[in-house]
Amino acid sequence: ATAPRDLSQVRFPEGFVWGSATASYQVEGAAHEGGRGPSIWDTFSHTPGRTVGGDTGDVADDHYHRYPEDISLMADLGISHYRFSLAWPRIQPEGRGQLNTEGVDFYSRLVDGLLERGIQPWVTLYHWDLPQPLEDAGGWPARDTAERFAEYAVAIHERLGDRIKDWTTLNEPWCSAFLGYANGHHAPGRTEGPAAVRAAHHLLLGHGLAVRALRERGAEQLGLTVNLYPVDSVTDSDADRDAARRIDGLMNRIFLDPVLRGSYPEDVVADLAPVLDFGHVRDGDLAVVNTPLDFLGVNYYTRHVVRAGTASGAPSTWVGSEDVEFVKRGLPVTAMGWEIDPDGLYETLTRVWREYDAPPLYVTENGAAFDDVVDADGRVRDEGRRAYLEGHFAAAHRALSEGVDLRGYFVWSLLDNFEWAYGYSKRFGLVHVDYETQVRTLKDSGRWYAEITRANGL
Ligand code: PNW
Repeated sequence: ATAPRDLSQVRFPEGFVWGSATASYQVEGAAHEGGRGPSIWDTFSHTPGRTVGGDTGDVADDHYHRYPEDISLMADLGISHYRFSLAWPRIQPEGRGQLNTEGVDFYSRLVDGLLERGIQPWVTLYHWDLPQPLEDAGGWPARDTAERFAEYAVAIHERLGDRIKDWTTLNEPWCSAFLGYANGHHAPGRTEGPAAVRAAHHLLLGHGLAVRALRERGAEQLGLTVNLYPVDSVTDSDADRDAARRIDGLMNRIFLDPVLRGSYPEDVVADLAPVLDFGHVRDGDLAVVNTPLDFLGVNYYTRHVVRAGTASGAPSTWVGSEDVEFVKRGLPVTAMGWEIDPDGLYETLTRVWREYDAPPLYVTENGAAFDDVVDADGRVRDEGRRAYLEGHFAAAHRALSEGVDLRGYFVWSLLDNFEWAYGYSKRFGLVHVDYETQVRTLKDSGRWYAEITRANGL
């Protein structure tokens, strides 16, 4: 456990990046404007029963129109970097071929607006909004999607590469593959375990192809963002420890090993053997996936604690390991029901650093949903979020002080936004959004974060 520390001693290295993050489908809205084509999230959210309240990203935070105001909010927060994603269907409505000029122009204006205020754009090429035509052609389980992704990466780099230094290929391929294709909680909502494992590979292949192509074109900083969780077993029994090994394999190592070592973990391949062979992995693929990176983005929210159990029969994220049960320890939780566990961030960062030959790390997402309300006096007193962030900043600092090369931290999220299957029912923002009026209100946590970014410490 973390020893109580004098938090006033927590100072970050000079040049440490303080940022905040969003994603295109979660904030932009304007789903039918500017020549944008449909994505799998439009289709999914418009399918009855898929999202809480039937919420969709049609309007979201209307960031597509309100981005100048949002840039001002970023300036108020004092962030040096803004992490956002490009909507592939705004840029290539068909997922291939001709670029949609209006879409490119939107991002061009956004980037210029950021740079004018001294905020560096930190671009993610893919945060889950696959052009629907590509899903219709097979989606990520189809190898062709990887090739299309690399083409899209080159095409947009051609237009924006002069002004953007930092490029992230994918956000959380685990979610795209396993929530999208195994348990179906995310778009496209398919429940085909083996297809999810193929999707994971093609996401990584697309990542590697894009990194190679952008590197050749002179892109400065190239990386990948993964969501990692420490996975603990409830007891020391062989069965429970094996359950933890399997989930760690399917959650963390199935991405970290190919990207940072050039091979899939042997135990994961063996666990999956009853469900699929790895025949979709062609000679040479892993060398592409293993292309050196300039940074690795880590998204951290909570820890998984598991034990050996019995399969429920419901479609599961855990392909081939459906029998593993997830346990709550009774720690305080956020509005997502996720246990608050800052030590897990420290463990995650130090683990990646010790076990892998990793490039510099960034926390590209960390934050919390709480049931915020705007008081009569116009304040959002989100002490829970402030405390959550403070604990996690301290945990990151502890990893730093033990030699982990952590270069920056992006709070999820700048704004309350469309929280995927939870729609607008979960609020992660440093800024409150009234979805009736689109009025933005800086929360207490946002005011506090502005002090952190200014002081470069707690
Ligand atoms: C991440 N899970 O999503 C995403 O990168 C964000 O877009 C999202 O808003 C944020 O975390 C908060 O949820 C996740 O079920 C969604 O394990 C679901 C899971 C993990 C991450």
